[in-house]
Formats: sequence, C-alpha cells, structure tokens
Amino acid sequence: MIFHRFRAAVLSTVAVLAAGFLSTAAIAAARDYRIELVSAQAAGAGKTDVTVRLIHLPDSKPVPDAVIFQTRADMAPSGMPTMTGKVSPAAAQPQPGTYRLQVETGMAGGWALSLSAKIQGETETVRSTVTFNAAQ
Ligand SMILES: [Cu+2]
Repeated sequence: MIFHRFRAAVLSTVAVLAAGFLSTAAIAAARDYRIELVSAQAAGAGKTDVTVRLIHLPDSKPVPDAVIFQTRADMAPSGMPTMTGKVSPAAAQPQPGTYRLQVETGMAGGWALSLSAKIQGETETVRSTVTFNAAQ
C-alpha cells in the first residue's frame, strides 16, 4: 500500500506538469484491479446469487471493504442487451475481498453483470463486467 501511494504521488506530479497525462494516470490506477467471477448460484425462482472477487493485481490479493455502488445486469451475452434484471446486495456476504449480489434473472441463459467499485485509498473507480449463466 505504501508503494501504491508513492506511485500515485508521482503520477499526480506528472499530471500537474502536463495536464494531458491526467487521464493516463487515472486509467493506470484502475488497471491495478480486476473483478472476477467466483460463482453464480440459483437463489430461488428467477434469482441468482453472483459472487465476485476484487483483486489487486500487483500482489494478487483480494481487496476488502470496497463499495460496489453501480450495478447493471442484462442479457447481452444472449443477444438481449435491453433485457435487464434488478441487482441488490445479497443478504449474506462472503469472506472479505469477495462480494455477493443477487440478480433477478427472470430468464435462463447468459447474463452480464457490470459493476463499479470504490476502493479505499484509490481515487479512480474500478469498473468491470463479468458474465455468468443463470439457470431457470
Ligand atoms: Cu432474455
């Protein structure tokens, strides 16, 4: 984490020197993270519990206490991008670094879940999309 802050400070100095570097610096921070699918399990009729893991790539460690604040689920992988499902936090949360959301998957098939995560100590929002299969 100390290395992380040091590098962020270097990047903001560069940004002050040349405003054009600002967006590049922001993208570099978000790219240090990956959101990956852990599991997609049926959770009653028309509902799927989707568990994802947030990874800090430089040390491959799961990141706890992130805030998932923007979500969207749709059937784009099945050729139905306008068919959406409501997303809410699942009642029971898994171990730190993993996050579980419940998606109202009214239809079986391939779904895409887009997430935005706010990570402590990072100014840049991490955005990612995972795909999963919903059973009926
Ligand atoms: Cu559909």
